[in-house]
Amino acid sequence: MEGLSVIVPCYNKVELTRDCAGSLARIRLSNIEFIFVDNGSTDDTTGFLKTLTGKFRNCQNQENIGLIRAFNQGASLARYGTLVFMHNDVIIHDWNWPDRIADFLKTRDDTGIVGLYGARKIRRDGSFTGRCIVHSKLESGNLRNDYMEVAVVDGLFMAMKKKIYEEIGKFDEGYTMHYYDKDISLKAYINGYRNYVLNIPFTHRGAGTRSTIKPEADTALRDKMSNIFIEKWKSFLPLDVRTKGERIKDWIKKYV
Ligand SMILES: [Mn+2]
Repeated sequence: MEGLSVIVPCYNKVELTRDCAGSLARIRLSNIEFIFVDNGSTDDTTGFLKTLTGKFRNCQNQENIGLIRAFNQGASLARYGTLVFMHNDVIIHDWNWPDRIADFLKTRDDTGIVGLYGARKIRRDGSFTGRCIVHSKLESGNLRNDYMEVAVVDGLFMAMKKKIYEEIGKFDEGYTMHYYDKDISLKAYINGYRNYVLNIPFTHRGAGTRSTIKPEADTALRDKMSNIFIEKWKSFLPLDVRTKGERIKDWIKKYV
């Protein structure tokens, strides 16, 4: 099996990072590494990361450079050919997930990005519509198959070949947060690849990777990021990978 480099940025919220590292430590694979990028945490995160050994690697930033730059930084340190970008507030309940990801990437060579959550349609304004796919132990998912094609993969978990990550131009650091996942999904798509969600149960504990920005400031930032995204993708969107049957079903659900 080709090896995996798992990149997990963190900024404070040490209890989430501890649980995340604990769940990754149960993976019994030899060719895997976990790169934690500490974005200048001020709590016990830095101390905790120093206690990790073996397959864990630690990258220490003096200040918070944000999630997106931390992802690219982690990727530049990766030793293996498959990159997994993951939030520190995600727990995957199937410890065999690295094999499933690696097998999927091997068997479907049209794959751009593989995730755990995504949407079949993205509108011109960047919002999702149609069937949103989610699968976790807490929320009952609507994904019935082993995998499904999506237009965009959510940034809570994104796996891709390093070769493709480099070919499509990495994460766009023009965004400071939000939209980076939709952006890279679309970049994979326009380069001829397809994006997928696998049916692997997980829990996303929410907002742990984000910094401590107040809600009103976050809304302003989201609007700014949204404008960058729309400007960049307006001539290409919407992107809809639903079947004709699904589109009709969704339409009926909405209007009848
Ligand atoms: Mn998160």
